[in-house]
Amino acid sequence: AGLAYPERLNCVAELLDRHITEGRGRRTAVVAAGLEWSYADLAEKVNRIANVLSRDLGMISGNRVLLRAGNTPMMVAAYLAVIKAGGVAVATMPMLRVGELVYPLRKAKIALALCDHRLTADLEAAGAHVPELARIVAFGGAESELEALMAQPGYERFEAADTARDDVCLIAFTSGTTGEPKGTMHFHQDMLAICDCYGARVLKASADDRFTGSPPLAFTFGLGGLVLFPMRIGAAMVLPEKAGPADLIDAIERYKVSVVFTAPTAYRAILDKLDGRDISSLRICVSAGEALPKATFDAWQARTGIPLMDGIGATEMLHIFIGAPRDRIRPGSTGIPVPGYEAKIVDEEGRDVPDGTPGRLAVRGPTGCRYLADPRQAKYVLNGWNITGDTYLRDADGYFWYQARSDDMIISAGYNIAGPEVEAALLTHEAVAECGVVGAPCPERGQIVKAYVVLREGVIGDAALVKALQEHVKAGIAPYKYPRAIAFVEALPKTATGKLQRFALRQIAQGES
Ligand code: 3UK
Repeated sequence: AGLAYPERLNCVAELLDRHITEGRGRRTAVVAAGLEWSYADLAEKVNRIANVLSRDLGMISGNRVLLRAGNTPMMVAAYLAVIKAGGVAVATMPMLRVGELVYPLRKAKIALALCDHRLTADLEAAGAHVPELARIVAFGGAESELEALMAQPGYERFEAADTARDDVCLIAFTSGTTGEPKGTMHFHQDMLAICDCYGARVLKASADDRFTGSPPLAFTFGLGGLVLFPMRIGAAMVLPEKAGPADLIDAIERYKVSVVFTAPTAYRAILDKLDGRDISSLRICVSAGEALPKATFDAWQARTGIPLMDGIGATEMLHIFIGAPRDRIRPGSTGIPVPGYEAKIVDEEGRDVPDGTPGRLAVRGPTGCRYLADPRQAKYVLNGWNITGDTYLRDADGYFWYQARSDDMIISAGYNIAGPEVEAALLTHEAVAECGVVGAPCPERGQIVKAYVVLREGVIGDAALVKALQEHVKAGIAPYKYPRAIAFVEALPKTATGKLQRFALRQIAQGES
């Protein structure tokens, strides 16, 4: 996409300081409950924290700093400050508990952490197992240590560290659906590249847009959608304290939000709660993290008039690499490669397969996978192509259609069945709120298709409904794909980033057979 960044580059100078020097300091940058920061306000917070990091906490260029907080304005400032001072931000999801914090602390060899004052207990407990962690500094409270240090005179200015465009500035951990999480390293130039590819060429938001969404800022989906994309164009981010469907509707209504980033599940949940609410300020809605079923696209468009923009991204790729601009969407398809990226479908040996044939998705572009000291690198990147672990097919028009995670394909009596396709068919039935479809062991067929279904409020799951759902699937897709077993459950297992944990469902199915 013709990206050429100068060899010396600090992405925060581009994303933030540029707005001040070019006269946009008074524009709104951050909105949260009872708070509004202009770009100048944000820049000053960032400078003060950067001074604390380098003058009081001994951080030098290249040091890694762990961040632990929800989606708060101070989390945004801390992130930017670490990077501006030449450090490497290692953000963690606020919901992680002691046991889950030890791994990233050790793996990234963390000596210094900045932590929301309400979340220090688990980090301190985890730190007891990690002798290298020398210092935890709390922020966000009236009496917090970081704010006290920030108030020192002369701290309002800070010159961005002289970093290279390919210096690492972020280590993002994958949510680890299987095995230990992997740390993915990203460069200063990557923060800009996702804005200049996906942001500029697909999303096409403007400086007057207001962004919000539910993904945690420690998840690159949230970092890009809620912080980097708006900042690149001088727009505002709205950060709701909680990010359930009701909180998102509140934020959209109250702050006239126009751009939303969230997952398909959340769009379905929002639809159930829209009665009497005014979300007419919305104009751009991005869905990522999981496949967007056509039924959800149709329901959202019917209700709001807005075509949901599906896009596949990955922590390894930093952000979305396949997704169509608003005027080129094909409902049910993830879309076309984002300008700057190439994508293709290959077989097990890495050879191209013909259009229309399912195979492994391979992608390359300005961002890509660099695992932190992890032998799994060699499995993810083959001959320069990132193998995301998804099974896709490309049609003759170059559109990409999601099938399943490659290791989630169900093989039943010799048929390959993609669980998400069965889920999409089930979701078109009015009784179904959420569902997950996996293979359950079966002596005759190897596996059978088993569906775990969360019903809508007030619906009773009985044998008649099982039969009705099975018939519904058979009427919608090839009959051999229907779920031979259906279990009604209260909730589905989800990762910290809100993704369905199919491997956990598989384990349940294993135990039940
Ligand atoms: C799946 C999708 C179908 C797919 C992410 C946007 O999800 C993100 O990153 P993760 O590392 O997971 C990556 C995997 O999630 N996936 C994501 N989006 C879609 N499957 N359709 C989609 N639209 O299996 C992929 O390999 O948690 C998403 C931006 C940044 C991200 N990190």
